[in-house]
Amino acid sequence: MEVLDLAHKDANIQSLASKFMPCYRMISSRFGSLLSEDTIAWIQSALEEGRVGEVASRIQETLEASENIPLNIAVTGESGSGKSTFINAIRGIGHEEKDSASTGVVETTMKATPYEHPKYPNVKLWDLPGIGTPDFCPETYLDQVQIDQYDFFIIFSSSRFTVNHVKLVQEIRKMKKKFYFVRSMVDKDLENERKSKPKTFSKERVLQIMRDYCLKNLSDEGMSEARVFLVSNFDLSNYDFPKLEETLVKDLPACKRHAFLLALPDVSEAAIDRKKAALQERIWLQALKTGALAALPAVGFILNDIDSMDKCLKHYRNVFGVDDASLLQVAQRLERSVEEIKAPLKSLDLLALIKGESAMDQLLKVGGGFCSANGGIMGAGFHIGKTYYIHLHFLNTVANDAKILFRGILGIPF
Ligand SMILES: Nc1nc2c(ncn2[C@@H]2O[C@H](COP(=O)(O)OP(=O)(O)O)[C@@H](O)[C@H]2O)c(=O)[nH]1
Ligand SMILES: [Mg+2]
Repeated sequence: MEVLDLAHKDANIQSLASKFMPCYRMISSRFGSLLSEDTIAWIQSALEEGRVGEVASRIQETLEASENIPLNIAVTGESGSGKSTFINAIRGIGHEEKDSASTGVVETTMKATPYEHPKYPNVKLWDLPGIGTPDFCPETYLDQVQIDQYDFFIIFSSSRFTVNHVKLVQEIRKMKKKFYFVRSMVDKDLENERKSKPKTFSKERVLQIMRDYCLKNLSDEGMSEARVFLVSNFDLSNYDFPKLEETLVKDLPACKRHAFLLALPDVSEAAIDRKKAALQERIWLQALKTGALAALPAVGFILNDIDSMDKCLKHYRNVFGVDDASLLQVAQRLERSVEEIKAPLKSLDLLALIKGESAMDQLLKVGGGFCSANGGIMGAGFHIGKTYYIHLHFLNTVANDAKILFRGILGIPF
C-alpha cells in the first residue's frame, strides 16, 4: 500500500514537472508574468529533481514579496501641468478629499511629496516640484528630490516640451532610470479647437498635430526617439492613458509588476482583464504550491468555510472597485440610487454565489467551465484543488461586475 502511494506521489511530481512550464506560459503570457525567468527555470529544475518543499516555499516567498514590494513613481514637469491632478486620478481620489494632492495651487516648495495609494500603501506616487523656473538646474533638482528612490519618472507638460525637460531626462538616463513623457490636458485643447474651428474640426487631426508638435520639440532638443502619451486627467479611459498603463506594466520588472497592475484604476475593459489575469496567476501559483506540497490532486475544499470565502470575495470586490464604498461613489457620480447600481451585479451576495441544488456539483461545473474557457488552467490534467475553483469563480464574477460598472460609467445602459 505504502509502495503504491509512493509510486503515485512520484508520478504526480513528474506530472507537475512536465506540465509546469507549458501551463505557466499559457496563463501568464499575455500581460507579463509574476515570476522572473530565473525563478521559472529554478522551479522547473527543482520540480524535476523532486524538491517540492523548496518549490512551495519559493512560490510563497514570491507571492508575499510581490504584495509588499515598494514601488515609487515620480511625477514631474512644470507647475500647472496637471501633476497633482494625475496623482489623484491614479489613486482614485477626488480633488477635494482628505489626503488628496492639492491641485491648482502655485508651488513654492522644492520638496517631493509622497502620496500612498489608498488600497496599496506600498505603491507611492511622488508629487515633485515644478521644473519650469528660469534658473532650473536638473542636477540640484534631482539631488533635492532624491532621484535614487524612484522606479520611474512620468514627465508632464501641458503644452510643449522644452530644454528643461530634456536636461532632466539626460540626468535621469545617467541613473539608468526609465521615463515617460505625458502631454496633459488634451481635452482642453480639443475643446478650444472645436470652438474656434467648428466647421473643420477633426479630433484625430488635432491629436496628431499635438503629438507631432511635442515630438518635434523633443527632437529639436536632441531627443528624436522619444514617445509622448496624450492624456486627459479628467478622462483616463480616453486618448493614450490606456497605452501608457500598458507600457508601464510591461516595462516594470516582474517582481514589481503585480503591485502596480493592481493599483491602477479600471479605466478600460483591458485594464480589468489585466488585473483579472494577474489574480488568476496568483490563484494558479497558490494551487501549484498546494499541489507541490501534497504531490497529489488536492481536494481541500471545505464547504462550510464561509469566513474564508467571504474574505476572498471581499478582497476581489475591493481590488476591482465593487466594494460598498466604491458602489456608493458610482451611484453618486451617475446620480442613481445604490440599489439601481447594485441590481445587475452578481458578486454582492456570497451565499447566492455558492448555493445551488448541489453546491459541490455546481462548483465543479463552474471550475471546469471556467478553467477550459480561460487558457487551460487545468491544462492537460494539471490538478487544482476545489478551493481554487471557488476563488476563480469569485474572481470571474467580480471582474464581470467591474465591467458592468465600467460600462455604466461610460453611459452604456446597465
Ligand atoms: N482640462 C483639464 N484640466 C486639467 C487637467 N489636469 C489638470 N487640470 C487642471 O489644471 C490645473 C493645474 O493642475 P495641477 O494638477 O494642480 O497641476 P500641477 O501644478 O502640475 O500639480 C488645475 O486647475 C486642474 O484642475 C486635464 O487633463 N485637463
Ligand atoms: Mg501640484
